[in-house]
Amino acid sequence: MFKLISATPSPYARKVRIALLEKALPFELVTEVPWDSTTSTPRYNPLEKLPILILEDGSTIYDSSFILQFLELKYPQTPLLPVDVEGKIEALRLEVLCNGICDAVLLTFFERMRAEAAQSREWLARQRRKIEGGVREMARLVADNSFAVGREFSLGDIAVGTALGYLSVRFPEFDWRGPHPNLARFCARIEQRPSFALTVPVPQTITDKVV
Ligand SMILES: N[C@@H](CCC(=O)N[C@@H](CS)C(=O)NCC(=O)O)C(=O)O
Repeated sequence: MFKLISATPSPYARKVRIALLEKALPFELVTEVPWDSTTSTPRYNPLEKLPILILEDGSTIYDSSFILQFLELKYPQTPLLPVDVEGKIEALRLEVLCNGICDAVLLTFFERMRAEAAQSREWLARQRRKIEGGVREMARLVADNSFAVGREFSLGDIAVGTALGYLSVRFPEFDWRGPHPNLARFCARIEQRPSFALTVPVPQTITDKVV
């Protein structure tokens, strides 16, 4: 059975959890705080980031996008990429965009953990611009469609749903629902899907000083 090193708020880990659930692949969930000194992530990933998928032979796959590609190649049943090439490209485009939004939210979260006087307004404004631009582009791409790409659930829905869920938990004061009611409708719908309902992001307490 797979082992997945995950964190409760992580949108990257949530993408993998959702993919494993959608593909009905059993896995043991190991929940960690990657910033704490007790984390096992450096043992499995020199970049010290989760999610990390540990295979039965002990080898590891890390970076959420690579894990999803690995799962798609090894377990093509219940495909999470559209069958047509154009659909595949659009789903991957959304994943890149949503990863970038999550990266900017994460950098914002860390900047805000510094003492107030040490925080860079310019850096925070730069990240906010990326988040705003990224969400605007996400809203344009998703439009009023039932699914993010084509007519079936795909990686596009996983990417959009997990990025919006992460915004809600890590950046709750950032209002994306008002300017983008189509995304609010999308999010309400996708969060009812069992794989999403089972993986709702939860904030974590970081006990070590990391910045
Ligand atoms: N590109 C990576 C990003 C993963 C990532 O940033 N994970 C965070 C948790 S949400 C982490 O483990 N950070 C620890 C660190 O940067 O040292 C992916 O998609 O897996």
